[in-house]
Amino acid sequence: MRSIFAAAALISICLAAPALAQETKAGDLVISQPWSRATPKGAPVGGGWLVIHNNGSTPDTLLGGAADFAKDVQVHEMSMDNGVMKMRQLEKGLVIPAGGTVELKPGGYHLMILGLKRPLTQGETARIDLNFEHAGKTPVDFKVGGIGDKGPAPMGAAGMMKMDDKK
Ligand SMILES: [Cu+2]
Repeated sequence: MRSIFAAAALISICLAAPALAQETKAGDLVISQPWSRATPKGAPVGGGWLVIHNNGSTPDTLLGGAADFAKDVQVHEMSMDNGVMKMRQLEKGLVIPAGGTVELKPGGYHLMILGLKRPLTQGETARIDLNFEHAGKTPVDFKVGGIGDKGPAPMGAAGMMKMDDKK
């Protein structure tokens, strides 16, 4: 009897696993929904996005990162300047406030993967060692979606557009 329950519990855990966003904990930080996009062959740069929540009572700062498939990983910000989309590196890093959540997403904050040594391929998991001022080096596995991927569903526009897509 007992083993049947145990088996059932195990199966439900296995089934639930893909639905749960993968979380990485680093000290007081919880990192979720890390994702990236496939890159065309020869493309020099890629992007990375994620959600960072700080459970702690002091701020932390995302300074950048490193990956064995790229020369550098920087934290960037995108903004509109006179109707032109521009981006710049946050040289002092991105602050994650105490008790706060910061979302890196297309059109806003992002990880800029520079000097790609190989293309990122849809379906793979790309490991980036994030570097936080306090939490330190934090390896995070980024799920690589398609070239035009808009991010993990359900996160607004991308999911809605797919649902509205009548063929
Ligand atoms: Cu950038």
